[in-house]
Order: sequence, then structure tokens, then C-alpha cells
Amino acid sequence: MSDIPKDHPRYASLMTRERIVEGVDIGITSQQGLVAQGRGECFDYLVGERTTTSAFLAEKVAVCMLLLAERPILSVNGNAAALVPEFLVEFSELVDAPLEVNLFHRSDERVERIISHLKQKGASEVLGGKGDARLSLDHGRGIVDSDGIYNADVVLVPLEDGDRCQKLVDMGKTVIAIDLNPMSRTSRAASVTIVDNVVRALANMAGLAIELKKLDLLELQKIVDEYDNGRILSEAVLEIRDMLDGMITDM
Ligand code: PTJ
Repeated sequence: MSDIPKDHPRYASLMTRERIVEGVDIGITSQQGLVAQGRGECFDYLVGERTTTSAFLAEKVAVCMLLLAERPILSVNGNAAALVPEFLVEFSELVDAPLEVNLFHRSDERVERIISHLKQKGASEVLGGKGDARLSLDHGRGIVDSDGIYNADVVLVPLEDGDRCQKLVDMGKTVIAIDLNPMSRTSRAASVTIVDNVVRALANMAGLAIELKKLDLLELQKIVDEYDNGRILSEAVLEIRDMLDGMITDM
């Protein structure tokens, strides 16, 4: 890793970038993941590099949905594996949802590397190595495990491809996406869209899970029933607009 001084004003963002670069170096993140990270950084600027009120509500609802689910799954790609492996393992235990490696730019070698990376971080079991079921999508991005994503009722997808997100929704699944771009196809297709950096989102969701596990099923369901994803997406766009308005008046 590069030697980034702790007092650098952009320390947190630069360290996140370092994690992605390291992910590519150790063969768990794709080169395309670097481009995706750059796009995410741009949108993170626009939301003020913080968890907005609307994103926090989406995170809370997402945790409730995972706690209520019968067969929840946390999908892991090369970017998530590089950025938040520890939080993925912790969150998977908290909400009792297995991890499944599911890649857009799939190779069996990278799937296996990510599985061992997550196990090194403490995961007891990681799905995705079997690849015995197919979403009806062309090329490797449709390969999933039958006892994982294929039969899941609620799927968390950090940094997802729009087509695959739509396919999962079409299969009747509840899809929770984490995507800093509120205008992406993924964001618009998902059942719940968390417009936040995956690094902040998963940290928040781990904390929320500890609190929300104290509620009974009816209380969790009430929080889910009151949720409106269209409104949350509109609020995310308005928050970006307000950020830009603030910049204009500050100049
Ligand atoms: O590891 P693989 O092969 O499965 O590939 C993963 C990537 C992310 C490369 C692949 O799914 C891809 O190409 O994704 P896209 O189409 O570039 O979409 C990534 C989305 O995630 C974009 O809308 C970005 O704004 C957003 N994004 C990027 N970094 C973050 C993010 N959202 C939340 N947190 C981030 N750190």
C-alpha cells in the first residue's frame, strides 16, 4: 500500500482507493473494478461523502428485510471483497445470511480466491463455488448456486449490474442494492436502494442489525411496510441537488 499520511484531508477516500488497488494486486478485484470505484468516488462527492438521512432509512429497512427473510443471501463481488470483507463476515453472522461470491467478470479462479479471502477474514462457509444454477442472462454473470442466490427470497447486492438486478427482481426476489449512483439501472430496479458508499453502508448495517434484532417480527414488518423506494431515490437526487446548490452559494 502507498504511504498516505493520516492527516491528509482525503485520507479515508484515499485508503479506500488503496484497498481496491490491493484487491487487483492479489487477484480478487477485476481491473474493471477500478473504473467502477472511480465512478463511485464521483457520486460519493455529490452526496457529501456521508450517509444521508434517506440512505440511513434504506439501510434500516434493508436490515429488517434480511431479518424477516427465510432464505437471505449476501452477494459478494470483487469490489465488495476488497473493500469490506470484515464487515461482510460480521454482518452475515448478525443477520444469519450466507455469503455467496457472484461475479460479473467471472472466472473460477477469482471465485476461489474471493472465497479463501473471506474465509481468511473469518467466514465459516462461503457459497458461489458450485455454480450449479443459471439466471437467464448471457455469459458468466448468470452463474449462481442453487442453494444460494437462485433460491433466495432476499438478496443484498453491493455494486450490482443493472441487468442482473432486474433479473433477480423478475424472479420475485426482494433485491437490496448498495449503489452510490441513484440514477443507475440497478438503483431504479432494486426493491430497496441504499445510495451510500458500501464502506459506510455495511458498517451502519452491522450496528443497525444489533439494535433491530431486539424487535419482534411485527415491529420489523411495520418498518418494511412503511417504506417507499421511489421516494428514497427522489430524496437521494434532491440531496445531490442541495449539495450542488450549496457549492454555488459558497463560491
Ligand atoms: O467483481 P465483478 O467481476 O463482479 O465486477 C464488479 C464491478 C463493480 C466491476 C461490476 O459489477 C461493474 O462493472 O459494475 P458497474 O456497472 O461499474 O456499477 C458499479 C456501480 O457501483 C456504479 O453505479 C458505481 O457508482 C457504484 N459504486 C462504485 N463504488 C462504490 C459504488 N457504490 C457504493 N460504494 C462504492 N464504494
